[in-house]
Amino acid sequence: MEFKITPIMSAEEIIDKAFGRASKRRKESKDRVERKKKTASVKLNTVAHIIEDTISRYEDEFPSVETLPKFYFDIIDITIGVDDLKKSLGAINWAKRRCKRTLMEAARKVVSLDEEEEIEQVRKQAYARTDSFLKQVEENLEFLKEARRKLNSLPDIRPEHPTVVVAGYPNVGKSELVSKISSGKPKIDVYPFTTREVGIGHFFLGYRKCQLLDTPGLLDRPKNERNDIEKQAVSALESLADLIIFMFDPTETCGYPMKDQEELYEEIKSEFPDVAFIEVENKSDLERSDSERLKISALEGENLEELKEKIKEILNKRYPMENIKEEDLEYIKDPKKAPEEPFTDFEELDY
Ligand SMILES: Nc1nc2c(ncn2[C@@H]2O[C@H](COP(=O)(O)OP(=O)(O)O)[C@@H](O)[C@H]2O)c(=O)[nH]1
Ligand SMILES: [Mg+2]
Repeated sequence: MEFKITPIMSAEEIIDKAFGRASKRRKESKDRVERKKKTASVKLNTVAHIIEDTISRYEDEFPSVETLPKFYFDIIDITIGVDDLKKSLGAINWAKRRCKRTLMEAARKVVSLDEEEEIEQVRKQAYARTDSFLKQVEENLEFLKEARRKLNSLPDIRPEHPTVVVAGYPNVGKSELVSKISSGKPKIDVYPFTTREVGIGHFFLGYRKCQLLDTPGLLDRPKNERNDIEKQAVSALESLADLIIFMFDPTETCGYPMKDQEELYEEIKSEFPDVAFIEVENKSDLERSDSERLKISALEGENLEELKEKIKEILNKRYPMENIKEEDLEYIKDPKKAPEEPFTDFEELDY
């Protein structure tokens, strides 16, 4: 996820910048009063423009949540709160319009005055009101400052990429699998909704870049153990995941009996009705059950090619080549990473 928002200034900083720039502006005229008028007017206009430009930039740079893919909407709601974000953006827009109107009116007024004192008074009054409007949205600017920090540090998860999520109880071998079947070292990142580190790996399916997520704290325990934020995060995953690899550990060396693991599987399956599932049993190097499930050893690499085949088959069905958009094709940006032929092989490439 990439949001590029420029640093947000505090109310004080915006005021200092606008008034500071305006203080350097002067207009010349032989006539003393004329000079006062023109100078006051250009100062007021300068303040108005700086405030308008600054605040408009913030308004443009924050994503408009209504048009975002559901995954981003959910993540923004979890991390910063959609309603609070809208409220703060609304507030700075209000301040911008009030400042502009006040300053423009004053700029028009000063040129119609003939008393030096009066000109100064009108200018100062407009400055004072501007200062007060901006101070009234001080907290909103602070909120946006924090929101920017959070948005800019979100992990780079893209809803437009085909997405595989690995689920299963702790210690069954999920992280091991992610590191084996995706780009060498999965990028370890911190999600806003879990304090635990998350692995994001990538692989290429033909020309298309796919992401593989390990989501500790979310799909590794029963629903009733999740807190509210985790529940919301699971709902965000719903719009993201195309395929869930559910990993069992029949050796039970993970510390969870198979009965519990089966229950977790059923629960997660019912939570993700539109998502494809692959069931795998890991640690086949230690012990294998007599179930029909695919047996793998993430540690020793056993049957990982078969698993990749299954992933490829499911994703290819969900993402037919005909529907591919140019912007999905990462190799266009970096031709070195392009596999020889599209969709002929399950490529693992370092990213
Ligand atoms: N014997 C064996 N151990 C494994 C296998 N896969 C993972 N492990 C071990 O199981 C433990 C938990 O693995 P990890 O990937 O951290 O599990 P996660 O909590 O599900 O992410 C680690 O000590 C791994 O080395 C496997 O296929 N065979
Ligand atoms: Mg793990």
